[in-house]
Amino acid sequence: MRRLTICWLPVLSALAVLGCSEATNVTPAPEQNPTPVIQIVVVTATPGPTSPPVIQTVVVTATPLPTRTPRPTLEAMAGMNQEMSEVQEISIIENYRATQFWPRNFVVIKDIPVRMYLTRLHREHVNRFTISPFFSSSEVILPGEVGVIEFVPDQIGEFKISNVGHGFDADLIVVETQAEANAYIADRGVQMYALIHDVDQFRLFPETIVVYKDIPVTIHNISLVAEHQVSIERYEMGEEINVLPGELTRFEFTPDTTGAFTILHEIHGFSGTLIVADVP
Ligand SMILES: [Cu+2]
Repeated sequence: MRRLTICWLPVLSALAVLGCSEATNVTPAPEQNPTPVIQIVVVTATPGPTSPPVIQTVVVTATPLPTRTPRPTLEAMAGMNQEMSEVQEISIIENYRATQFWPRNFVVIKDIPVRMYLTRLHREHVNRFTISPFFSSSEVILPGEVGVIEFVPDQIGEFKISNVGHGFDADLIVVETQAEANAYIADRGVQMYALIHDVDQFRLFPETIVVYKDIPVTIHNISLVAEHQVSIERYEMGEEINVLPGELTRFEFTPDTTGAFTILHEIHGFSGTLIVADVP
């Protein structure tokens, strides 16, 4: 139950000087797995934190979710409901000045639609994202917003999630079966996720995270606007303000009991669910 609050400001000022050509290859690290739940999502526009405003003209491209029928290869785990096999939901946070995404990589099952919630710490001159060959040129996504990227990963392999025009990225690993995904996660030894806290829409993105028992979990948290006091039943105390806009807070714990646990906003009253399952 360690909590690390990371203030990026010193890093920002240092790295801001480096400019946009700065590209650092990030060593793949622990990983994480699909968290499939169906939800309707609205993209909110809320003012983002600091950063030098740079003008950019962008064409907003509508990207409809492909209408392929998902193949139900995702095996039901304890505590999962049926609809969870229909969409794989994941959140990702971009830290441009640290040339890093959180999580740095994740694994999804082939042919099951993915819905990715993306937010970021900084505004700069490139505000669009691509996942070649599945997805490109999403709408502009600014700090303080949640962008929704939807696609069907119909090829097996390792792909890059990148900010258009920059050299850093996160890895999207597409595998054929849940068993392969489990092997990947076990191999990494850590399950890594991101949670985006949005008081305006009164919800978490995603609202449910499924993790495996006995494998360490790291959850990267960020708020879009408000300050939050977030707890996770059994694993993470919420005794102080711990999730802030413009900063990342990490929750680290090793789930030791299967079940459904409440991720509670002590101040604002909304909640999400952490499901701990046995490795199938
Ligand atoms: Cu809250």
